[in-house]
Amino acid sequence: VSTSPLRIAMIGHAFMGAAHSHAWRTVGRVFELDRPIDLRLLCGRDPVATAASAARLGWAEHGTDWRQAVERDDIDVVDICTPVGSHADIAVAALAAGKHVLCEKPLGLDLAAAQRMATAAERAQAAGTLNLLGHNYRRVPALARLRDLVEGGELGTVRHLRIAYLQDWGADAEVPMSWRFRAADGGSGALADLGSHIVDLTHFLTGRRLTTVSALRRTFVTDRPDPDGGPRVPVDVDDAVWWTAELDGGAVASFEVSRVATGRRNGLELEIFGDRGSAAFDLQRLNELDVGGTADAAARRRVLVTEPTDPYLAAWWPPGHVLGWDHTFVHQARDFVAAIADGVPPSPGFADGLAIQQVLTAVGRSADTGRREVVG
Ligand code: SOE
Repeated sequence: VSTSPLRIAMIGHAFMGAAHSHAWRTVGRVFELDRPIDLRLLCGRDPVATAASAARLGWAEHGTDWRQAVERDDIDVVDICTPVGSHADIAVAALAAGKHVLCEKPLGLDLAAAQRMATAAERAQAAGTLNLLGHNYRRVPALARLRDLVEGGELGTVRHLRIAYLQDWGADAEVPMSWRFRAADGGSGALADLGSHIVDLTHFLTGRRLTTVSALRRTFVTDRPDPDGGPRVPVDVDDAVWWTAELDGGAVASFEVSRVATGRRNGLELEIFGDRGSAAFDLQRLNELDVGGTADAAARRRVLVTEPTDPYLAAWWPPGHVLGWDHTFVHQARDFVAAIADGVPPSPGFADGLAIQQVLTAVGRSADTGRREVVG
């Protein structure tokens, strides 16, 4: 077992890069790790902006060549925080170079890219090199606790669930064009960005996979201002998507994603119904869970999930001293470092990401055909 520093190279330094940097800086100060974390190298396209980010976010070195970064002998982990379109090339090269890879969601631009990544990950894993996909919401203590409740049979057999991820940042038609509105860079719109999260959460919470889907999708804002001042640019991704699904084992679920849900800043909500009880979660109150059984259904209780016995909480503050969104990334970093120390593949891996991508592809197909589609 190595006790030398775990040396990270992070590619990308925008929103997710900042969240991951915070996590890498913090994780060893909160959790007991077997080896210190070295924020060794930050990579970005623009040398001036990358240098500024490296200084602000706490990285020792910076550079503009990710190919060189993933080949370096003094790097152990490659953390991919770039737009979706570049995930596959970076991840496959890093895995081939023997680096453990943490990649932001969704896995790849399309099924082919996801398949390529999953194949590379499987091969690397056989040689002891690990992969993790950044579905951070699995690491909300209340959701990890909910998973335990479901798995422990507390709610009985899950019959149905509803899950929605609603944001509003795209509602204004004057929000400029960016990679998130381009299929070539983002894959799809709200479906890839937010749908990937709620499919992952459904797989995680129920332990079941989606098997069929029936979907509707809309693009309400069909062109956006060119940030460089040119004519308005056509949008080729969705703004919002709705679908219902069957899960293996018999449960049914409904899904909603939107980036044009005016007034909903970052609303991730779900409710899960078993034959013995139900539970509800709202990201805006992420330290809480509503739970109740059939006997006293009217008295579903709001539980504060901040006890030291709750997932991840023993390392933080005394009960009731609530956590936030940023903590989920610290938990993710902790789980990846622990997985590397133990040599045990963490979840969700690229194989799970491929399964999610198969669902998203089937949702897109169903939106096109107007028919219920089988996943895979
Ligand atoms: C933007 O929609 C975004 O940053 C997503 O890309 C993240 O996955 C989500 O956690 C928050 O919103």
